[in-house]
Amino acid sequence: MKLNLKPLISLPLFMIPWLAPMSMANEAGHHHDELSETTVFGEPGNAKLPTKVVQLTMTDQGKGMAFTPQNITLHQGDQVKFIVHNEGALDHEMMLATKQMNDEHALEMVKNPDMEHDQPNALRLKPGARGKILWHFTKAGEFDFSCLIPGHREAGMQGKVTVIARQASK
Ligand SMILES: [Cu+2]
Repeated sequence: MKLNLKPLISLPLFMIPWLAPMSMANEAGHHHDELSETTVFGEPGNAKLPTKVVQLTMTDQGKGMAFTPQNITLHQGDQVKFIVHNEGALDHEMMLATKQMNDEHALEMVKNPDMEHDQPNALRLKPGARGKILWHFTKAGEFDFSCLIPGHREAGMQGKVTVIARQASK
C-alpha cells in the first residue's frame, strides 16, 4: 500500500477539540467496563475456588418489581455464583456493588438509560433469560444489588448482601 500517512500525522490542531467528545465519553464510561481486580465489596470470582450457589429471580408486573430473595447473608471469604432468572416481562439488570456506588450509578443511568455494563459484577437479562455472576466476597460489610434501569430500583428491585466478618483466628 502506498498510503501516505503524513497528512494524518500532521492533523491540524483545530482537529483536536473534535476528538474531545469521544475521549470524554470514554472517560465517563470508564468505570463501567473496567473493574479493578479488588473492590471494597470483593473481587471477581475464580472458577477454581469452592462456590456456593444462590438462586435469584427478577420479577415485575403481577408480582411487582423485585429480586427474590432480597436479603442474602454470607461469610467473608465466600465465593458465590448467583444464578439469576428473569421471570418478568421486561429487561432487568443486576448490579452488585456498594450501596453508595449504586446510588451514584443510578443517577448516571437516568441520564444514560441504555448504558451497557460489561463487567463481572453486573448482568442484564432479557425476559425469560438466565445469567450468572461469580463473585468472591473477600470483604465484610453490607452491599447492594440493584436493577439500575431507571425506575426499577425505586419500584423495589433492590437487595442487600450482608457479609459477616471472618472470626479473627489465632
Ligand atoms: Cu429492572
